[in-house]
Amino acid sequence: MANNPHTKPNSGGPNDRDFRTTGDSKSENLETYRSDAEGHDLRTNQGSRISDNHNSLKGGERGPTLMEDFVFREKLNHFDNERIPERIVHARGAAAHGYFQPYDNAAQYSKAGLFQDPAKKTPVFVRFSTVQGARGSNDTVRDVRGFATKFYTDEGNWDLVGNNLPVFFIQDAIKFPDFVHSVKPEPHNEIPQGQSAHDTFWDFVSLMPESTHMVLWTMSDRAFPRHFRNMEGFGVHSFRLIDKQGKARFVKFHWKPVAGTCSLIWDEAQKLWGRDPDFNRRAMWDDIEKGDYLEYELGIQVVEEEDEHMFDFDILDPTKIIPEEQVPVTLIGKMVLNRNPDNFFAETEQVAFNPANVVPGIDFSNDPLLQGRLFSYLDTQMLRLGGPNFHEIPINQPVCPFHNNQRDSMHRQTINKGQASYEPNSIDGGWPSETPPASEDGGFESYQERIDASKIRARSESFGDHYSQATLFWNSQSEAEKEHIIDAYTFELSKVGRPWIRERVIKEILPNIDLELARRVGERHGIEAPSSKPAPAEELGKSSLQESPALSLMARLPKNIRSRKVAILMADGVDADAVETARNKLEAEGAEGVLIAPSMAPVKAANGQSITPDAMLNGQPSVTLDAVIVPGGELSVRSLAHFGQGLYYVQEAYRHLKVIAAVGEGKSLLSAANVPIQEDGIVLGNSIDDIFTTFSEALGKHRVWSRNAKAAEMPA
Ligand code: HDE
Repeated sequence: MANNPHTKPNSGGPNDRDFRTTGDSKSENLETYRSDAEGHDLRTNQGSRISDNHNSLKGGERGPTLMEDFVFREKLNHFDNERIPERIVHARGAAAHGYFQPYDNAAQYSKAGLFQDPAKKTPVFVRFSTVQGARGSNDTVRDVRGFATKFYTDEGNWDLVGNNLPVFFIQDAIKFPDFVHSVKPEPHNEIPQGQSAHDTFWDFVSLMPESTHMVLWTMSDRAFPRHFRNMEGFGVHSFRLIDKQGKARFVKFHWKPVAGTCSLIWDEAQKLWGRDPDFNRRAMWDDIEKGDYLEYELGIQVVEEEDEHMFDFDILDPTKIIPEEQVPVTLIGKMVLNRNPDNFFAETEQVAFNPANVVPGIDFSNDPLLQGRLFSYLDTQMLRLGGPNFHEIPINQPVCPFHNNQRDSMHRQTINKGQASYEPNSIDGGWPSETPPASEDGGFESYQERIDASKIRARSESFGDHYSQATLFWNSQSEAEKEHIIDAYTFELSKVGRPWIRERVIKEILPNIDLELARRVGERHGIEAPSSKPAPAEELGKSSLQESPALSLMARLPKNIRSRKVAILMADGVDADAVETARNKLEAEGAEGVLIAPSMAPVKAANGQSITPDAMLNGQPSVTLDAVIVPGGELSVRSLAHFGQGLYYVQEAYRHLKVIAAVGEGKSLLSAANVPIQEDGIVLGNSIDDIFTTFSEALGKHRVWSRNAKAAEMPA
């Protein structure tokens, strides 16, 4: 029990202030609670050794089970109560441990301890999630991804509970239950799971123009990231950082993925629901196990207090971004996720994030959505985690000592010594005692913002522009991204049964973003969109920027092929040298070649060598990988071409804009599958050496965007 903060020899005394942690301190702290059964007897929870774990106690071999069987009762009783309520939103998630390390420019913005020393690593636990679906739903649904980070700092936990999209659907927290009720599976039949493509969602958002900007983001490919390592993260709200002099500045937090941004294709994402519902969580788990860690840089956009009103939007309005062209993102540190949890329930399920968990040097703004969140998280966690002691659950404990006069309630673990559970006291030496605010190691002090106002239930007029940033986002997308957005609205509305809801979206919402967008979606629904913007001028607003290149996913494409997974297709008769060279060259660039054959039986190569496949064609279909290489070997190619799944493999890869390389006879598999061979992104040659550089460059661009229009013709 040496590392339990409650049992530290000096805890509760002045030495606590000298407490310093390391980048591994959370792991050390969790070590106290880890349990390894190796070499141990099977016992009941009361410690009694169990002699028979296969048969319940009965009155005779064929007789009734006896009440007296405490071994049986304890086991069933515990099992019956294994589940806790899932999160009302963000129920499905996956998490990893890691550390954060600041750059040397961070300390000037905030006095928070974690930003002071570039050599200092602060442990973190990050949970990625989808919002709508249940805990057992699919990873690759069209949805917002949660990006919640718990920093275990020396001064307590700081939770940056963000999303992968920088804005939100509503402006005031009082609308959150309405919004969530509308997007969740419908109440009468609990359909659909993990999707926004249904009546109640589109009914609500089309009646709430403030949601337009965020809905547009969710109709973009950002709503199904290829990998958690390939998505940005955002704190969404304006927060405050307080420096050592006590000066406050507004900030927006960003996570910039070192691996660049890229997404799946909608058809691919949908197929993954069935092919690999755990696609994102599996990839993160496998990569971390392999030592291929996830990396992000923490960025801030800083707005001086005196500049609060210099924008053509309100920085307290969570439906607005601050365009990066107006306020650049300053990178202030790096986060590396490098360790998988030991136990999903104990860590990922029981972790409790809360935007109200801040440390000195970080503070809130008056964003009305953030203000509501400051109430909601603790409240919901009381229910989900069974009372007010969930901060004692190992994953939620700070790594620094924590003492106060809170006592008792369900599942209390701490054995508080002493008689005085009140402050001030003279019985227990006055401990624990307050810490005055200071520029370093001080107590938390709220930023003293001056407030002089009437109590009022109202929305500030400065929140009134609902469309101009949606137009900005639309204008900033590449042609391929725009086509995907048009497809997305068309698809989603096709699932909406009530015609008046579809009409409302097409006639009253979309034209305010862009008339062409409305016309194109309208055309595919047989609904004529208006020829001018229907919203009143104040709602339309006016963005001083026409375009923001940073808003396109393509602005931050991966720059290399690290972490990419490439299918190498093979059957009996394959060219073994080509297989090996392809695999080695991929590995040399940090990518992985996955050997895929019609079955799991070893393949007999043309040179007689036996090659063991990693997966089968239908076990690891093209949707689970980033590109395809077809090595030569006449017999191999002929048998793949003879096989429906072999043809389908390359057709589907083509459909999903993936780079396909064929070496030697490999070309004939493409021809047999009717995959055009004279095109960008189809790389042909006589050897792997011939094609590899071109292949790698093309894969580095993630998809073959020029194929976007043509790919739809492929029947896969
Ligand atoms: Fe949350 N949100 N939220 N949210 N949220 C929850 O807390 C809530 C919002 C976010 O991996 C809940 O413990 C309100 C914005 C993430 O455990 C709940 C409002 C952003 C997670 C809750 C919002 C988020 C949650 C459900 C509007 C991005 C998952 C379970 C005022 C900045 C954290 C829980 C995890 C979870 C309330 C809006 C991010 C119900 C009331 C905006 C990443 O308390």
